[in-house]
Amino acid sequence: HSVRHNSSGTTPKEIRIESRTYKTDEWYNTPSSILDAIPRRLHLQPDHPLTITRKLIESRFPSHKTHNNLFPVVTTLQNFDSLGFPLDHVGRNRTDTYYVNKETVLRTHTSAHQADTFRNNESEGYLISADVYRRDAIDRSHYPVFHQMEGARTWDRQQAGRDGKSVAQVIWEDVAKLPKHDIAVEDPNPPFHIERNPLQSRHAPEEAEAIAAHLKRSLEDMVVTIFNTARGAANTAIPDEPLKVRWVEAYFPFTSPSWELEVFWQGDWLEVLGCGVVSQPILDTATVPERVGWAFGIGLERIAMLLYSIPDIRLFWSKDTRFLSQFSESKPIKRFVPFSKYPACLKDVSFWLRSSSSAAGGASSIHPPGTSSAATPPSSHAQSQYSAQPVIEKSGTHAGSPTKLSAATPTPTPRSTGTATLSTSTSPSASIAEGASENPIPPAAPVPAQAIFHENDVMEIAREVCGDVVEDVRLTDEFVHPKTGRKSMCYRINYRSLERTLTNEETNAMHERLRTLLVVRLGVELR
Ligand code: FA5
Ligand code: MG
Repeated sequence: HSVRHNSSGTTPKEIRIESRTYKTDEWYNTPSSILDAIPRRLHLQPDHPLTITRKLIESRFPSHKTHNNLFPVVTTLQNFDSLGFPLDHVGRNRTDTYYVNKETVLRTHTSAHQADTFRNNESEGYLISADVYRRDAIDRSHYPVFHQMEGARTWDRQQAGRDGKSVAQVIWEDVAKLPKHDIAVEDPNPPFHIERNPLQSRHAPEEAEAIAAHLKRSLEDMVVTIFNTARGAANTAIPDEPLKVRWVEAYFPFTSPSWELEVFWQGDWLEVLGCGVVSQPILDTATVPERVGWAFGIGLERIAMLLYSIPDIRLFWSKDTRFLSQFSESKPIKRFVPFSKYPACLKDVSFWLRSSSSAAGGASSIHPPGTSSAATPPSSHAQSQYSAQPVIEKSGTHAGSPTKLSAATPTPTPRSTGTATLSTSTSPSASIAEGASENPIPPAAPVPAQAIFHENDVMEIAREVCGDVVEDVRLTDEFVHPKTGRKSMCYRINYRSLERTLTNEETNAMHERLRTLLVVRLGVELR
């Protein structure tokens, strides 16, 4: 039978999200805890650190039109198709994205609004700040709801022509007007690369170069100004070491060439944004085919955590005045002073996965009823869920690679050749950027994940049982039984409230409930 996802234990026929009603279907997988987050709109709350961060960034793009209240429920057309996501992109899986029904999702990124905003063509530039939703890992820098700001700037080729100039000329004139900064920026990347980061067929090299120069200079200015603002404040959150930033090549289905900007922070390079030259077909769809330009998407929590030294992403959701009272829009930025750290309580849960043969008619939470998991021979995706790579790496298919704020993170490598599918990926997580275009088995239609176990399902059960009392969930052991071929996993749950000490009784009760739900929902066998 189908698996129930919401905490009441049943799938409602329709759901109401604020004033709108949606029919659900077998794709529905959005728990009530996620729906409850929708009205919070943290990026609009007065004196909230995300609001302050948003306004700081906005102040660096004064001519851009801001959109801060776009509704979070979007179509798969907006979130994926309009942006050129291939039908088999991992980001479309129900293991990664919250669906209301087959055609309706909670946006996984602010890029979902690109085509519509370009279509309105209200100004040469825009900024969209919004809550975004992703099924993902649980740790101190990941939360299933976070906030992004999308920015874009375009120029009109025809208008340039009417002014007797090439559009590249016009853009370079605008580059010259940008503020100068004096920090060292590492950028060893060629303006474009024929395989890894290609020039679009409709762009002259000098056009792409001008757009890239304007994009990179604008974003460098934004980052430098923000960090200098914080540094200049008393009791600064920023250590005295000089700011170091660098550009690395990236891949997104909706920009080319593409890059990510990384900031050196406490010994590691931390990814703060993705960006690139807007794919011309998106501007065609938006009925502005004569325009060319750039777009970026930045994580507001990432920037706020750096600015204030906020140690845990759950804190943004806190209603505790010991957190909220530390931030003010009218005062200089100050390092966040953590209130006392309450004790952690670590508990392990070990289980055997269902063997794939026993999956027929089974309790997979991934396949909508009626889609056959057992009947379909395992694809390379399915196999990759079980072999080669630790399954811990299967979380974060939306997020970019450097997702930890403190742990050492590998340097992202150019990813457009051969590293894009889950089965061959060498990066710790396949970004939303990483197209599955190299998938050796192109399906005819969007398909749910081919796997019968995905650790995002473990994460979601932990969230459902514990709410914000789970600090992280990590895979500590996995092995395959040499005789039976069955796979065993061990996850370690860190139970810790940010606001109080948990009692033994309540931690034990949560852990018991978690164990039960793992069996009921995922069909695993506890060890
Ligand atoms: C995107 O979401 C693209 N839409 C960005 C983009 C826009 C590219 C426009 C090109 C043009 P990505 O999944 O890497 O890309 O997320 C963008 C940023 O959001 C990351 O750099 C990071 O700062 C932030 N981010 C991503 N995942 C998380 C997460 N789980 N928690 C906190 N911040 C995150
Ligand atoms: Mg990324």
